[in-house]
Amino acid sequence: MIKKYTSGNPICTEAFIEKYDSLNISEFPLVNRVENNKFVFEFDMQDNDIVYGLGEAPRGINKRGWVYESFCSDDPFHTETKSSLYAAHNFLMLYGSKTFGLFVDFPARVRWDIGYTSTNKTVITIDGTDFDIYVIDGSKPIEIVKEFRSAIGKSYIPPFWAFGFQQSRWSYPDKQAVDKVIDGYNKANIPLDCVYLDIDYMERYKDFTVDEQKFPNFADYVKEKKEQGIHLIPIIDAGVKKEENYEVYEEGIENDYFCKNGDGSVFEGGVWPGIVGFPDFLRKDVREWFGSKYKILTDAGIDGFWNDMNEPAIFYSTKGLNAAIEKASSLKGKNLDLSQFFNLKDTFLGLSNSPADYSSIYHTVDGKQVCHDRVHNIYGANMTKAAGEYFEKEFGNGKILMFSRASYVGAHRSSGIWFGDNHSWWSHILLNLKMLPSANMCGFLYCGADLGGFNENATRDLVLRFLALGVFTPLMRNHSALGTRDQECYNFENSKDFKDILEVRYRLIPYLYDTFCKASENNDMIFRPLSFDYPDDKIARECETQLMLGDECMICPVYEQNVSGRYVYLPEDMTFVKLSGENVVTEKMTKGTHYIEVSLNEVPLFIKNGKQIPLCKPAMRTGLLDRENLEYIY
Ligand code: MIG
Repeated sequence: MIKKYTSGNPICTEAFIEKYDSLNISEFPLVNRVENNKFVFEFDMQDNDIVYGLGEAPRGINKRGWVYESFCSDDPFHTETKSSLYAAHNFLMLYGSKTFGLFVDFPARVRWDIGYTSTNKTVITIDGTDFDIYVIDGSKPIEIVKEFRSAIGKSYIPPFWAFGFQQSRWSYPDKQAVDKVIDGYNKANIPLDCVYLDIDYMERYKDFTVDEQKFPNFADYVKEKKEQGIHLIPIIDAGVKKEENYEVYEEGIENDYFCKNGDGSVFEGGVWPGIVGFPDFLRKDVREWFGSKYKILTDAGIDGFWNDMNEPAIFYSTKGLNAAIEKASSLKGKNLDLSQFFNLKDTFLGLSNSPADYSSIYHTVDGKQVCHDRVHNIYGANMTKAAGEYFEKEFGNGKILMFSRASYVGAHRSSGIWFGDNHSWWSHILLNLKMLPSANMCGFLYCGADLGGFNENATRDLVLRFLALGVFTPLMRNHSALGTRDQECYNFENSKDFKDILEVRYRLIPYLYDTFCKASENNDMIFRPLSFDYPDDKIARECETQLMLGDECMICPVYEQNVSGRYVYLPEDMTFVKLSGENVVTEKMTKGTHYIEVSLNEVPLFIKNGKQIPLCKPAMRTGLLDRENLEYIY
């Protein structure tokens, strides 16, 4: 059962599709108060209670023992002491002595102190007094998730080919680079379905343009790649370059589509293209306009996109930069003491994603000027909605691949997400794993991390182990940053090991796709914490390194370097399966802890007793998979 409590006049986020009658906030059952114009509420936790939720966020599956903040942030250091990542997924669930779910529908900051200040208390601070809170009752966690999910609407389903392996890099700047990747994979006999176009495919980083020098006759090229079974997936950034005669910018100015400063002039920020305008995606007319621009690329045969920089990320604002330069000039030639020096340095470092800039941007919501601070967390989601609404109208469901960096609940109906700029760190394999069930709780089923890690140099074994987890994630993409070591599978020694891992993915695609569609249809999770299935098993309840997948399996990636396997906990008797290329080795195992040996070219998996999963033959493209002739393992 869901109850909705309303305070003041909330801004409509469109997170929910179901309408509920509002109860007055005075009836809200948890202890609460208003403090400095913020609504604060809290609940107690018993020692063994677990707290789930917050979707894409740092730290564990169990969120206890930290303070988180819903504030979509472009932060490329996903260390465990961060509070926010790119998304704002305001769903939380207490599970234990009391069990209930909460959704705070509020587009500005929300702080979640989950046993940080006081071990057995969760204190939630909403940065305002206009909001809705939904309380979801149910006895089991999965029931609460399903109830919540049915109220927020069905999850986006991408095209079938989006389950194929995808290779990305910042950047493959021209057609020669793209062809080299495809060639590399073909020669190594490693399956591949997509190659990504990062920002350099554009003409001076202008959205919806393609650099003619780098990609002559783009539409023909896209067609040629499609005939080879390869989809090209271009990036779209939130900011629109300020440039004379650039149609998108000029239309934006003529129609007054960009976000404003307090005085009504256009807010100017600096991102990759230099100065940009930020479309006011909170307006329906702006969404329709921006969404229809994707047509330029779909007309060229493109059928997949990733939306980036939509928190929004702002390297600097014109105002901020000018003020910093002025400050620096005024100090020129002076003998600065240390505090003056550090203050000057911080002035420049603080230019990016600065709170002062966010506070100075204005949107138009229902005809009224609203400060960006009040709606920050739904900006990116509305950019994605712009694209999603256009694709649905033009092509129907499930035809276009779309995923975004920033998100809010509701965007799960029109797109997936990726987990942003992680690192080539071993710890990020587990971070990836931990976000999967949390993202699923919030409706984001099509998701995944940059496999191999985005920032810094990866090692061969890290990429293999990362991929062995990625075999199971709906979005399976290897991506890495500018200046890092080549991370394509064929660029490492003995690429046969990579082929073995990726063939396992292709063998599992019919099963994974089916599991995905069922989860979307039934508002279910693909990945669950073990406790959902084994509530009375203490070890299962505390497990943070394994997940249940669908109704049939349990996954348990190897996540450390220089080890030949790992310990795994079986909450019941299961079949241990090692998959590698076309090899399948099975072994019955009993409930309890086991050490399993897993080579770098093997994917470990456990199948529950009485369950079986289908495998098809591997193929070089999803389009070549024989989905009829399946072999079953159990
Ligand atoms: O400021 O487009 O998260 O995937 O490669 C960096 C370049 C901008 C951030 C994205 C990343 C992408 C990169 N972008």
